[in-house]
Amino acid sequence: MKEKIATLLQEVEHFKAENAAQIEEFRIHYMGKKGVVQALFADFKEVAAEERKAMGMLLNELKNKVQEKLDAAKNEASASSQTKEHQLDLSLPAATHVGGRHPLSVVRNEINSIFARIGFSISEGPEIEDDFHNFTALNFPEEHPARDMQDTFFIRKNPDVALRTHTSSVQVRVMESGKLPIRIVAPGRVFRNEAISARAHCIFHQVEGLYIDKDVSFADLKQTLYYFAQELFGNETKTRFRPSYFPFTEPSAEMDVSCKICGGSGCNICKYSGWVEILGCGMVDPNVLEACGIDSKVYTGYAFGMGIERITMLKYQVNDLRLFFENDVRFLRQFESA
Ligand code: 2NM
Repeated sequence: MKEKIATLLQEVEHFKAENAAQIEEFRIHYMGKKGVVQALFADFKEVAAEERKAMGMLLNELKNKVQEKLDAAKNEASASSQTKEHQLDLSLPAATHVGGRHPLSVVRNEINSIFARIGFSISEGPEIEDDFHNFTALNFPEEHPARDMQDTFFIRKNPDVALRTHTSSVQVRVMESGKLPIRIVAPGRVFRNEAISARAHCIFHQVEGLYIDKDVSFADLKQTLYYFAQELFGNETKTRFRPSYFPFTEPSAEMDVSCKICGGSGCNICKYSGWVEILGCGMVDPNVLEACGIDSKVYTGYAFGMGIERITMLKYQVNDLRLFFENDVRFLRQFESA
């Protein structure tokens, strides 16, 4: 029996499989139920007591060797079953095209960071709002056209559940929280029921700002927005304020910046006026402060709001709003270094 096992060990040692079938044949021959190893274990019962230990070790050695061979052969087979095309070439250079940020994100981040430098923090809130936060608290009269189905997306036709039409709703929530003073910007997506064209879309992006404290004045508002325009469009930029109207501010204004494209001499971007409107602003109406639980005899504040699409179009001379939502890579790739 000793010699038999020694011969088998040699045999196993020299075994080489060409394919999976041969590996399986080898496995069955040695390790199968009626295989060589099983048969030897049966013979082992007959071995004399003084030889049992040595014989047992030898038998185990054979069994282990067979298993080793099988594992090695299987590993080799699975590695070589990958054809040349399927093998990874780890020496190839890594992907060189990593993509970039969407232009609206680039501009939003820039706006946020300009205000962050003068102490404004970022607030966010829900895109689905109730009537109070989107309209009533903001001093919209009951019959205001913005409350109409034509202008606002209501959810399940419920007049109290709608997609926010501006991020002022976020600012109402911050005012309600009762912590003063307030100095925040609220960037986010807003929704208005409009026909889609080169100049309008039913989804767009806003950044609105709010500053509430004792003795906040219109002069503070003007200086803050002047600083903002200089940072965003460069030090040559001039600003002007024109009177306007919003339900939530009184007085209200719109701010124009000198046209960056023509430097003020007139072009089709500024419609030959030398000025382009970039935002609306004003002193927060006392009605709004009171609706949000702030004492309007003690506190005053200013607010402003701007559309990110509009500012991005001006900054990068994009002439069709729809480009921002189509995600055509030929358009997006132009902003990759921005
Ligand atoms: C604008 C223009 C003027 C505004 C007002 C408020 C709030 F919540 F404080 F009342 N937030 N944003 C505001 C003021 C927005 O967008 C053109």
